[in-house]
Amino acid sequence: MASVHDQPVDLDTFMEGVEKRNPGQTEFIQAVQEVAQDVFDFTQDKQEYHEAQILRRIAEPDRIVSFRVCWEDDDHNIRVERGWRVQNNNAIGPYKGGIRFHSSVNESVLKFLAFEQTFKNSLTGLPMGGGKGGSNFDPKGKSDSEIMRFCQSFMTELQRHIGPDIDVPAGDIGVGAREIGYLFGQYKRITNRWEGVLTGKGTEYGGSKMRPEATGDGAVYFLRSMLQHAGEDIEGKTAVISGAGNVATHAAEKLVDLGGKVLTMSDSDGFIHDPDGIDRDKIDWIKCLKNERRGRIKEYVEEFSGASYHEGKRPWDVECDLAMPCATQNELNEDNARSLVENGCMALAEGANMPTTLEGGKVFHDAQIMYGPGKAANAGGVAVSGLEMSQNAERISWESDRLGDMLTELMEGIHDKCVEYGEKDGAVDYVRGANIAGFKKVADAMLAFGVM
Ligand code: NDP
Ligand code: 2IT
Repeated sequence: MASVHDQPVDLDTFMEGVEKRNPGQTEFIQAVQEVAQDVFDFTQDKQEYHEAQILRRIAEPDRIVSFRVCWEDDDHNIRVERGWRVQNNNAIGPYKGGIRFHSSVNESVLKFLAFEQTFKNSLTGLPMGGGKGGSNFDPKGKSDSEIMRFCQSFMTELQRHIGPDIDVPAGDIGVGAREIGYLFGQYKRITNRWEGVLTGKGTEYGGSKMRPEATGDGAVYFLRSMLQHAGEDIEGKTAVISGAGNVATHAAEKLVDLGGKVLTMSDSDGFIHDPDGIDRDKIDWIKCLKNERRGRIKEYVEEFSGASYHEGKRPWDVECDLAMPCATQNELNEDNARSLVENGCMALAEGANMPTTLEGGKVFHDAQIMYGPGKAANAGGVAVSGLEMSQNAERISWESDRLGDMLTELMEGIHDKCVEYGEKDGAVDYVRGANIAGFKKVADAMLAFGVM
């Protein structure tokens, strides 16, 4: 009788299976494909990973919880949304990953994010598994009290499935300090427990200093490490950034502090281009616009002369040395990648998760530009979340300087792991390095546990 090991397990057969089991889940299939091509290559001569079906198991979430979230809007209409938590893999630590509130959220998006998170968290070297959650609830235009009621209803169900040693959510698109406050308050109220069940909390109630800055700062440190490895530096370089949220604004600040010139920022309606450079004061203005006034990026051109607004467009045609996509998945396609390469862009670090399509990634690969994938470049956020968990467990809080040093060291460590597994013939394939280094630790833990 043929055993399962006699069946051909090549990449195409593997991906056919993934597609068949996850019909229509394009983002999830894309994320698995991107990892699988490198992992298959790496494990070619490592039969133990194949026999134990490790990648097949990582690409099947441990569980997915899906639930109804019912809330009342300010006009007393009853609204019904869907919530999810995808617990992908907890081989190396409790499930860990953000919560996203955005109208585009569905099961495929959260499965791709939880899958990516598993490798990202492994790369940090900290004991964290991979998870992600969220809702198709659209926070845009909602009042504070509507946001509060939605968060309370969402947590009323989610609290059954999380805990400081089980699953520790945090923020992501549409979930910032305000939402984390409402979510944490409701968890505490229902369980009567104050514990480090969420990260990204306010510093008044157990949040870590440097967590808001960590993803953007970390992505710039990763970019700096790639440039330094090639004998270059950020000083004097121009950069295009997409997004105007948490990751984008902090990446912009750090780039400016290190001597770079930021030319663009964007939101889902369009981008602004400021040839004079978006300096610290202008970034402060954008932060206030987005976080307090809840305005749109196009208002920038009314405030700062010399800048232009490009409705419905993304910033990838603007000439630059460096690029940082910091908004959302698949925001940079093959044509955009070509345009960046043709305009002389030398390095790209992804602040967002999977912002580049598979075809776009291939353009960067073939052009041999430095390409830091999200799971490595944006790991600074979850890394400081891991440090927030440690501080909560010890009931202490560390100072910003210490955390800043730890973040710098963590990002340099991730860079070095990518080089270790991705360097070939003098060039570094950061995508391959991140995939293999992230996979190996999780895979070895899973081998230790046996079949489950
Ligand atoms: P925010 O909600 O703070 O900001 C998101 C930004 O991206 C906004 O400018 C938003 O514009 C824009 N955006 C969102 N959706 C779209 C879309 N469909 N098309 C175009 N623009 C869009 O989120 P974050 O800054 O926290 O997250 C940005 C990215 O970084 C995400 O991919 C997230 O997964 C990733 N990330 C975040 C981490 C964190 O610590 N926060 C950690 C690691 C990765 P608009 O206002 O119009 O919606
Ligand atoms: O994508 C991500 O890494 C995040 N949204 C942060 C996750 C976290 O747990 O801090």
